[in-house]
Amino acid sequence: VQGQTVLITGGAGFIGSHLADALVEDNDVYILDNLSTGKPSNLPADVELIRGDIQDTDVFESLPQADLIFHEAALVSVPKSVEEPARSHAINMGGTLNVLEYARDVNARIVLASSTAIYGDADEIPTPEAESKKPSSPYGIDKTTLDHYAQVYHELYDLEAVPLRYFNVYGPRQAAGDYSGVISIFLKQALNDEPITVHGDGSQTRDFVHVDDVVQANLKAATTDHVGEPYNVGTGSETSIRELAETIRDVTDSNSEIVHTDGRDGDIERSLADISKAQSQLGYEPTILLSEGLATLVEHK
Ligand code: UD2
Repeated sequence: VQGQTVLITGGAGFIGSHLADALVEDNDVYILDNLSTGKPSNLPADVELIRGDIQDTDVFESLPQADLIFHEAALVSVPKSVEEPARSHAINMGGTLNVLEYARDVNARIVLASSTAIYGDADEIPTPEAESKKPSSPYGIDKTTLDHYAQVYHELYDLEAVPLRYFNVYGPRQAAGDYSGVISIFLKQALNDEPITVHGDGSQTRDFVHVDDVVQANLKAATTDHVGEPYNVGTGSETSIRELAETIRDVTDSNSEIVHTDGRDGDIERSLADISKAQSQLGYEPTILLSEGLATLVEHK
């Protein structure tokens, strides 16, 4: 991707800021972010930050004409969506429609952050894109709709839309609060020698994919001829939460105890990507093993 005007919604956040890093050298990069969780300090120099909310249609009038859009802005927490479904919907669906309408207005290619949450408890593991959708949270319902809208905008308006179904993304700059990803929570607990809190028996599994590999998938989606189709973005390997807790305790040399709390409502049991479609059609190839990704995260703490 070169010489393009690029808009990244949620660009000051975890995934969006890594995209900004990858694109800033060869493109004009604009960030749209309401800074609710994103931070200007995440951003490289030479990008333009527009502070605004995707729910506000007026914001889009002040934007430059983008050639390419990465839509990462969202309320990313599954438990938060369970507590506040209407707010989650307003952001994740209402906001997304505004972004899609803007993409249609300026006729830009758009790569959207979809999610494995759309599969719910999948029947087929590893899960291919053709799996039926059984989202078990408000978050998952809205991402299902986002994913479907992207395909329908392609059919109706010829919009070059590509939804990427992220599995569990981790890496530098992921927040470590109550509602953030399990890896940053466990790392913080382990480094502070606090108890590592495994929800339920810890037999639930996730496919943890490093943010650098997610950036790679986005860049491939930005130039592929296969538009209007969804792709899984994971690694094809599965790790249980119990195993994750033990690995994190080991790599941090921590004395933390691993404790089990109640299972979480709406939690998925097994999550594992079939990435063969992304491999064959996008040329996507995950490059970072979980053990390596964790080791690097600990080194930089
Ligand atoms: C992740 C994404 C979400 C969505 C979803 C799709 C994050 C923050 N969320 O949700 O946006 O794409 O994947 O399925 O990346 N856990 C513990 N102890 C803790 C925290 C979590 O045991 O202190 C467990 C949790 O119950 C779950 C697993 O770890 O079984 C992963 O939880 P998560 O919140 O990191 O991610 P998930 O899969 O709910």
